[in-house]
Amino acid sequence: MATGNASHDHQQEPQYLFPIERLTNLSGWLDVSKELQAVGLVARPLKFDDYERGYLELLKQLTTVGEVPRPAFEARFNEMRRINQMDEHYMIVVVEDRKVGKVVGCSTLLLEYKFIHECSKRGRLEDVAVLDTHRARKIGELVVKLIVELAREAFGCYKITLDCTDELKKFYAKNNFIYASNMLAIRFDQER
Ligand code: 16G
Repeated sequence: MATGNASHDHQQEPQYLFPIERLTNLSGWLDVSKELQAVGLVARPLKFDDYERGYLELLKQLTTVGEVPRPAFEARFNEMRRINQMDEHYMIVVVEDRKVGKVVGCSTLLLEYKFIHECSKRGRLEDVAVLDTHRARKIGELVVKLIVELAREAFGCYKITLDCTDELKKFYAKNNFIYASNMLAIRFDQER
């Protein structure tokens, strides 16, 4: 299982949330990046200045984002990067359309460190969004493919899970996810 030297990599590319080599070393990287390139797009880790490239507007296509001024974004980004420098947890991958200078797709791999399965890790696929102007170009499929490969190859997770709405079950089934269990929740954000 590759663990890498996160703090060293971060010194090389301080603006990335996690080392880009985590992506470029994946066996499927060339294929995915070629497909994206063919439609003028590029995948990479989230950067500090993706605030200006519309990362939060993109997330608004998924759910409520609320008011997040730049200092709040910066503080959260730095917090995630600091945590990643100790032990990698937050792998936010974005797809950028360089012609328009916008992030048009995104997804997150969240790593949960376990004792079970011989101290393995569980991956969680989170916050998948594709800008409405850029749908039907396989962006969702390709970004999910990268996240699944990160979980399997780069981090040796024993499984990757997600939760989604009924409408999206078909999309994830097409991308090799099998309906496995119920998700239950207590919504603190809906308590009055
Ligand atoms: C979906 C997302 C999840 C996100 C949630 C937000 C995927 C695979 N799942 O379940 O990551 O956190 O929506 O919805 O992208 P909420 O605001 O109702 O929690």
